[in-house]
Amino acid sequence: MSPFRPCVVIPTYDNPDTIAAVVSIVRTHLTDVIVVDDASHEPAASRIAALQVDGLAQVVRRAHNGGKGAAVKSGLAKAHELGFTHALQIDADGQHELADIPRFVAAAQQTPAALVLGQPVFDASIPKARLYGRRISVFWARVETFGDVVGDPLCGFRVYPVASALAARARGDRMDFDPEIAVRLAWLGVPVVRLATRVRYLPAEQGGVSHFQGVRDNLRISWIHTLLVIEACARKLFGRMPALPKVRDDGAAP
Ligand SMILES: Nc1nc2c(ncn2[C@@H]2O[C@H](COP(=O)(O)OP(=O)(O)O)[C@@H](O)[C@H]2O)c(=O)[nH]1
Ligand SMILES: [Mg+2]
Repeated sequence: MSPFRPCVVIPTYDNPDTIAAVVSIVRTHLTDVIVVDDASHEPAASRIAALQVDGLAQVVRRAHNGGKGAAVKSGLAKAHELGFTHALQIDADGQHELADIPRFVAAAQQTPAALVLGQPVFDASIPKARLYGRRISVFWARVETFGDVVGDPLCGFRVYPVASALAARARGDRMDFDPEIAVRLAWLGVPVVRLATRVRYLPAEQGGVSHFQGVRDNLRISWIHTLLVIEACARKLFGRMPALPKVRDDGAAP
């Protein structure tokens, strides 16, 4: 059995008020942290650079802003280069439940071949438009996987088996990446372990910032679903759709 070596990959773009605290709390659970700075501006850029100087994270700095997906792909490549077998992806804005990290890591360790995928449990802080957008994504992901395989494919709190995640070759570079790679991993026959987890939208005064661009990112997500539906039909037609992976739902958010 190959060893289980997990790390954390945090894509970040201008989260000056939350990045240091997120890294610090993450490190109480997992000490190997890769922060991908996607050409953040000041003061975020200096705060991220300080994490490297202080030995708190390996920082990958991208020269130009490429998007969340591009950043996660850079982080996965770095994780692979450093010999990590699993990468826990989490937002830099503090909206994910950091106390759930041990549950995610334990699930990955228990089923190392699996994608451990957060299933968001929102409170009232979620903007209505985001909630409706997600329902549409959930619907299309069911179509693309011919069943209820990935559930909500948008949650950015998840654990990838690194080699499979790279093999999935997701093309999306922005917010279209999260749903695309979840569906592509299912197509590779990767089992999915779904974990309920609380997600909140922090108010701006607590550093809550979303770079989700309402119209543009929803269009990107719609476009990727269009391509994935076409590819799913073609795969089915030409016998290139593997048996659907086993899904395990590991209970409600604590
Ligand atoms: N690297 C990179 N990260 C981004 C970009 N846009 C957003 N992110 C990060 O991706 C994560 C999710 O983005 P966020 O703006 O919180 O989107 P939301 O959670 O869907 O509202 C956060 O850690 C962001 O800092 C980007 O252009 N590049
Ligand atoms: Mg976020």
